[in-house]
Amino acid sequence: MKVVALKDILGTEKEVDGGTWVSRRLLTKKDGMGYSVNDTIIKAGTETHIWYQNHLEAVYCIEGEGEVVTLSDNKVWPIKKDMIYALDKHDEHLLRAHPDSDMRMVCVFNPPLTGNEVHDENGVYPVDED
Ligand code: 9YT
Repeated sequence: MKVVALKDILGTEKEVDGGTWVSRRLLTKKDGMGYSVNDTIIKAGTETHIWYQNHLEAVYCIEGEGEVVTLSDNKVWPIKKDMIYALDKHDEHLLRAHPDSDMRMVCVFNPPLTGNEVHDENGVYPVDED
């Protein structure tokens, strides 16, 4: 049994600033769950290009609103509090937060993040070689 408090992660190496987002890494690979869990803030008014070629991600919005644009079809998916989206096809996408509100997201990754990842120039997190 483990218990992790967000307040104990803030200001540590487990709080990762990606520029347009800040990811608080609650559970990572070493926690041995087979997935990782982040509490992530997407900064108001930002657009982030993301393409998780090596991971599947589910994202549950618990605060704020914005939209996802899937780049294969240019479809716009409005996202707001209490909605989850699943990148079940490793979908390349843009994530946009509304200009007036940060979005707060619970992000689950399979395979789990090791905890230090930031996006590369293509919006990708690297494959974990272990
Ligand atoms: C929702 C999303 O993908 N944001 C980018 C950051 C990432 N989810 C993370 O590492 O928490």
